[in-house]
Amino acid sequence: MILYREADGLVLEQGGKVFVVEESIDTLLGHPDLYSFLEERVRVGYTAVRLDETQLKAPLGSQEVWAAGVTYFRSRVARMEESEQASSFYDRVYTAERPELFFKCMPSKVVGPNAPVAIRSDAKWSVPEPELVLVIDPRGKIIGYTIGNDMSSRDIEGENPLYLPQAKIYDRSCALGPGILVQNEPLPPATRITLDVERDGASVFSGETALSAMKRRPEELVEYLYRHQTFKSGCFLFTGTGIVPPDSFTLKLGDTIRIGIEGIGVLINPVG
Ligand code: DO4
Ligand code: MG
Repeated sequence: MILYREADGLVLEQGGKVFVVEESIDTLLGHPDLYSFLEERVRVGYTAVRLDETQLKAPLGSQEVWAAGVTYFRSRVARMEESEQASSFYDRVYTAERPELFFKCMPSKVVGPNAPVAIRSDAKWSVPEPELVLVIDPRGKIIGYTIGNDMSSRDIEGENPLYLPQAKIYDRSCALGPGILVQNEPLPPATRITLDVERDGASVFSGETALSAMKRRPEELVEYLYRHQTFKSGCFLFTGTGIVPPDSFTLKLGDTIRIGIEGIGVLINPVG
């Protein structure tokens, strides 16, 4: 089942039907068994409606957004190439027991489907990072999955690792959606992640990876994130990128970014 957020509230798609959900994302994430709760509500209470895919909002409430980095070999290589003097940091964190986890943003910096993501005005080398995003409840249980774009300024990040927050956090630097796949089971390792960037009607980059290429387990990332931290309404955790365009590539205004993850959908955002 997939939860979507529209301008006036949540809807749930299940078995080809769409239902109005009366609760908020914050309330739902507090539920001890969200999947069973939603199944029961569909059976006895919710009203069927039509999904308006043009009006979707980012499917989050008041949750903080966090991110893991260097969880795929491709990301390790890209990071080592972009940062001459700090390349060993990335090599070490790829194999270290403790993963790289960083704060990405508060909900105010997140855009939803079809809304423009931004390139920093003082960056010269910007890329989308297509990532599986874990939706986690306050107890640290993964209750679902969505798609994320961890927009990044590679020149700023590469100049000095201490600039990471500036490379990663700025207005409209994060996209989430189109909806949350609510399920208790993990996604199959063969699940494909794809990235396509279109410019002036033609493809300028296409790439793909699979979840099996991720070096860390989702539960391992969550366990580290929830060490000595409380998330009253749960949180969203990006799991890292396994697709990095070649070094000659930078995003431009007017590009369209499409990120697909099997079983969840496609997140589309223009750059604007
Ligand atoms: O340390 C840099 C961030 C890496 C990242 O965001 C990723 O691997 O997805
Ligand atoms: Mg990333």
